[in-house]
Amino acid sequence: MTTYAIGDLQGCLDPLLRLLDQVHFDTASDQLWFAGDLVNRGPQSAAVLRFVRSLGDKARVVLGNHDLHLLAVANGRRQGRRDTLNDILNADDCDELLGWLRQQPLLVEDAGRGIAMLHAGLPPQWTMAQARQHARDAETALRGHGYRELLVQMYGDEPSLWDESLSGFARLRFIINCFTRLRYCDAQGRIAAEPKGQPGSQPAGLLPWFMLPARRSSDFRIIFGHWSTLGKVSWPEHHVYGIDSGCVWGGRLTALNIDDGELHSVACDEYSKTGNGE
Ligand SMILES: [Mn+2]
Repeated sequence: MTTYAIGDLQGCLDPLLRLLDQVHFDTASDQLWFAGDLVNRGPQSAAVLRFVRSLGDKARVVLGNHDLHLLAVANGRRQGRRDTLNDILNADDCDELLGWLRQQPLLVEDAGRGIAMLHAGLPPQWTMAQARQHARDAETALRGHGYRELLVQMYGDEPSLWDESLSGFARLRFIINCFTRLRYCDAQGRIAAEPKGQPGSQPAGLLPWFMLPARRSSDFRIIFGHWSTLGKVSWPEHHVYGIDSGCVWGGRLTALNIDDGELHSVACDEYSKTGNGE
């Protein structure tokens, strides 16, 4: 039995099928972890959702910002100019697909092996035990009766700094922003919403979240997606893997074998290289 963590699909099913073929994925015994952003920007968002859902307990998924955006759009939020969500929104099984998506977590773990997966990042203040609790709180809210209001209230860049006394939507907004949007923050963990480029390109005073020296979650190996401009997957000195290698931007789709750390990938030459990685 092997577990592979797969990078951001963003509506690209064909590269996934090629990658699963390449690693000889065995549905009877292997597991797949998906690092979020299953949908949007690519041409096959509905097909990706149907495929991943059909894997049942062979697949574990974390929610990304594009997945939450899809839920928000279905709830009345305006689509962006480059969104490619209509194949889902117009599908006969739209409600089933979105109902399934809304049940997915923000954090997946194999605690016994000290491995966790999330879409974007964690602030330096949180231990993995605290991250787990915050994820469960936000997941409960997303699954609960008040989720429509959360899908409206979760947007915005404030608060930018964790404070244990945060409550209500401000607390949930910070938690969701970390799990689904975080890239850079300052030494105190104040989130910088704007920079999206490769490490080294950011304004002075900012660091990738996983490089903060005092980060309290560094005892876990963390797998994340979301950051297609990262430049490489494996950051052993920081105990993290950033597995979004820009599939929908004409880059590659990556699978990380979480048992032996081996990386596999396929080229995604069918997609345009003109995107900007968002
Ligand atoms: Mn993302």
